[in-house]
Amino acid sequence: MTDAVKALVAALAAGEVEVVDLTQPLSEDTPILRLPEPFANTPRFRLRELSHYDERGPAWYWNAFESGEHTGTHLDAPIHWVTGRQLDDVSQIPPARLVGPAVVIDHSGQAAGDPDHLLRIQDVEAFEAEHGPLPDGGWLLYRTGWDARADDEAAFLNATDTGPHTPGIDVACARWLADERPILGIGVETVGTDAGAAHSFDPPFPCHTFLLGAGKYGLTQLANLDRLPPSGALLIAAPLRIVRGSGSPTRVLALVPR
Ligand code: 23J
Ligand code: MN
Repeated sequence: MTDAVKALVAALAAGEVEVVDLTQPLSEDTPILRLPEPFANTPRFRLRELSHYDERGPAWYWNAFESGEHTGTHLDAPIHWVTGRQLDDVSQIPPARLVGPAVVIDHSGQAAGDPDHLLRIQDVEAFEAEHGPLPDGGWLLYRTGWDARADDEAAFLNATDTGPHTPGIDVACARWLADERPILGIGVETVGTDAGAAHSFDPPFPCHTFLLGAGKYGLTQLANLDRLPPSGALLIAAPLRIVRGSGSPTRVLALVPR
């Protein structure tokens, strides 16, 4: 039997496999979701210095941090939504489900022309006709070009007097991905898995409602999806194992054949 891990180590050493970081940097400037009154909002990421090679710790530098679970590049666990309230918290997700194949549907052209652009079932079916079925135990990554706005919170959230306008997935497609496709979940470049206007959909926030209710996951605020092939990448998502956590900031890496 071939040793698959040995083969991967050799491929990495030979430069035949590239490691692409899909994670946005996490700082006080990381854009955060803004919900309207009367809903609670999430705190920004914040560092509090404990010592910096000084009298508080002469040979060491370290910080404490505060962060919402859903700040920056992060994973939504099923328990995050009321439809998944009996399902896994982020500490209970089986580790084998944090490693899996990923496909990328690129609608950056459409989203550039319409910030409220929505992915539909027929778009995914057209992708499958060209690239094969969505992967069993893998991720659907939805590229919209929104990562180019990630260092400008106003542009990233793109809110007007009618609320936020960012691309997403329509209600029928969210239900279909949850019920009819064997994926682990969906990954997006925007602040949440749902479209900016999804507060007004029926039901509201359909990606959260259907995918988390089906025991699937969300990944948000991804970067560098333009460096991934439509299929053939392997994704590793590593959320903190927060007991009772509804999600966590997550390091997301992709292994890509060169
Ligand atoms: C809470 C309420 C609504 C939304 C969200 C959280 C998220 O997008 C999230 O990060 O899970 S839309
Ligand atoms: Mn979230």
